Parts: sequence; C-alpha cells; structure tokens
Amino acid sequence: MPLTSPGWLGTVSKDAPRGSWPCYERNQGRASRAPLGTDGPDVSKDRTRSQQVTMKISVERVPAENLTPESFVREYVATNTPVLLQGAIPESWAPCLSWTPESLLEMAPSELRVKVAPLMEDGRDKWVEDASLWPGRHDVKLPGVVHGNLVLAVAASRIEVSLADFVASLRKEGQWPALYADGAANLEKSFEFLRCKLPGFPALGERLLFKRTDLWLGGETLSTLHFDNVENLFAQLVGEKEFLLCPPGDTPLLADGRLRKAYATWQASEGSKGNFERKAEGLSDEAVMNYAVYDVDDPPEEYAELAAQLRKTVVTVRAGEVLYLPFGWWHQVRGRPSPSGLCCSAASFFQPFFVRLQPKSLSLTGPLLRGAAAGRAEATNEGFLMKGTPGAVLETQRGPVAGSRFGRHPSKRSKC
Ligand SMILES: O=C(O)CCC(=O)C(=O)O
Repeated sequence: MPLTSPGWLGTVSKDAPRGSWPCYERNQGRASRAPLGTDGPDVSKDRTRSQQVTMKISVERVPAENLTPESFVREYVATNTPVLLQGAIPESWAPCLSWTPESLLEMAPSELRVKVAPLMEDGRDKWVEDASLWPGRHDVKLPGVVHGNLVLAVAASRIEVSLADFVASLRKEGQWPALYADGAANLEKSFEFLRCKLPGFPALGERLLFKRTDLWLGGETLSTLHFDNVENLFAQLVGEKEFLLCPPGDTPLLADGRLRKAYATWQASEGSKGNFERKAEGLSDEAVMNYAVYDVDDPPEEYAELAAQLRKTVVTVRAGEVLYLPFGWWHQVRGRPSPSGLCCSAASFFQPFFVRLQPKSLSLTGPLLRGAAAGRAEATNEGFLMKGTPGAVLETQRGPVAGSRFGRHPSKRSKC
C-alpha cells in the first residue's frame, strides 16, 4: 500500500535546495480523503470491523477517592482501560500546579543549560515523509521496514540552550522556534533541579512497578500519534493536554511496518527563527514500529479507508487531573498552555502489566549481557533495578485512597 501524496510531503518549497527547508513551512496542499461518517468504507462485509466501528469508546472521569490501588489495577489496568482520575495528584506535587515560565527560572541554578527539542510552528515533533527528500544512503535495508520510500522525520535532534532562552521561547520571545522539554528521562538530566519537587508517583500506582517520572514542559505542542510499552499515570500540572486515543486493537489500521527515523538539524539564522535542514547524517539506522504510517488528522487517500475505521476518542486532561494511559494505547497529544505560556505534565511510567517479569531479574544488580560494561548494563536494566519497589508491590495496602485527596506518600515528600 504505497503512500504517494500525503499532504505534508511538499515541506520543501520549490525554490528551496534539496535537503533543507525553512523553519515552519508546511505544504498547504492536502490529499483528498473520505470524510468520516459520510463516504466512509463499506464495512458491512466485515462484521468484526463493523462492530468495532460502531463500538463507542469513552473515558470515564472518576474521583481517585473511590478507588484503591487494588481496585484501580483490577478495574482499569488488568482490563487495559484508560480512565481520567480526579484528585490523584500527590499532595507533595501540589506546588507544581502554580509553576510559570518565570518560576522555573527562579528555581533553577543560575546559567543552567538544558536539552530540549525544537518543534515545527504548529508544535509538531514528528511526521512521515518521502525518504527521497533526504540526501544520503537509501540502500540501507533495515529489518521490518516495509515502506523504504518513507521516513519518520523528527523535527530536529535535541539542542542545548540556556534555561533563560527556553523560558523566552515559552513566552514566544527571542529568536527561538517552539522548544519542548519532551520527557526522555529529563528529571535525571537537564531538569534534575525539579526532581525534588516531584517525589514518588500518584498513589494509585502503588501495585505497579514504578520506573520513573518524566517531565513535559512546553507551550503549544503536538506529539505525533504513537504508543508506548509502559503503564502511564499522566499528571497534568499546568495548562491542559488534549489526547486523541485509539485502542491497541486499532494497530492494524495505523502501523504499516517499521519506519526509518530521520533527524532534522536545526540551524540558527540571523533575523529568523532558524531552519530545519535535512542532512545525510540525520538518516538514522533506527526503525520504529510505534508510530502511525499516516497523519490521522489528514490521512492521504491511500489510507482514508483505514483511517475512517479508527475508534478515535478525544480526552482533555485538565490541570490537577491524571490520565491513566494503559500499555499499548495510541496517543496523539496536543498541549494547551495556561495564560503564562507554560503547559506542564509529569508522566509516571510503570512496567507493563501484561509482561512476565521474573523475580530473579528484579534482584540482579550486574550486567545481564555477557561482556557488557557494568555501567552500561545497569542503564540497560534500569527498569529491572527498581530499588525498594518490589517491597511496595508485595506489601498489602488496604483501605481506600479516600480522605487523602492527593494520595499517601509522606516518606516521599519533597525535601527542597
Ligand atoms: O505530552 C506529550 O506531549 C506526550 C506525552 C506522551 O507521549 C507520553 O507521556 O507518553
């Protein structure tokens, strides 16, 4: 099923040299598509699919005080069902709900530099495009890649800027494109200074195996549709996030082999917000299978029929709410900042429920791979080290979370 004309293929203007495009330029030409609900596919021949099309997926809003960590696992995790939880943010995280771009600066060590991702003007971080737009080696055969003519373009590799410049970009000031502190263990790296402000995790996750919490700091952002292999308690702290969700069962409608990743390079330029450039070295040997092969908001003709069958549901997570995003659910996430310009979320990741973790590997502290350097292997096994977590899982925690609006983690309160 070749993809020939997605709407954004022409990101390079007629006059632009091959391999580079002006920051923020996107093709206005749109591939035609079947409008949802009118000229959609004839699904009557396919009963299963037809039932799926009519099946309504809705996400409940539930007060956390009505649940215990056990009932949360039983009702939502074990059934792979997303839910919006109210009053589930740990009490010790409450001050984060008042963060602004300015308060980030006040809390940080002076002259701090941070690694952040430059985004396109519409806030997008990744999209699928024609591989021929990229100079470099196209004869590389990567396992699982079906459409060698396509790449998953990443707006740009992360760049290092001063925190002051990052804050200026949140305020839409300065010479910067939109910048996003987009997870990737950033509380252990650039944003370490905020780690003590977010101790522990939402208490309803107590029965799960905690991995880490990631921070998402940005303005108007748009994280492309993908899925992850974690259980996610996604806490919205400032502004709101709109999630477009599709269940894991929609994967055949979205994934079409692995996609080769291509990282654009962001290049500063005088008097403008810079350029994104396609360089040969940006074509990576990574091929991922957790990104959709087309833009669900604007599917090209070849995928219109599949797109019309998606069981899409849109959920807005407001400041103070926590979305439980189960393992394998597809999500596209649009950030809407508060009037301060900041949109901030903290995603607590847990080991997937539907994976058999062997107790022995949970206690291993050394490398799992023969010959691997200890430091590297420990990092590789990061998820399995989880000091103290197995105890938290085995310990019986009775009684509802009720009475404690923000859960119970007195021992994990912020010390800063
Ligand atoms: O908030 C976002 O932009 C993306 C969040 C996300 O993809 C995640 O937490 O897995």
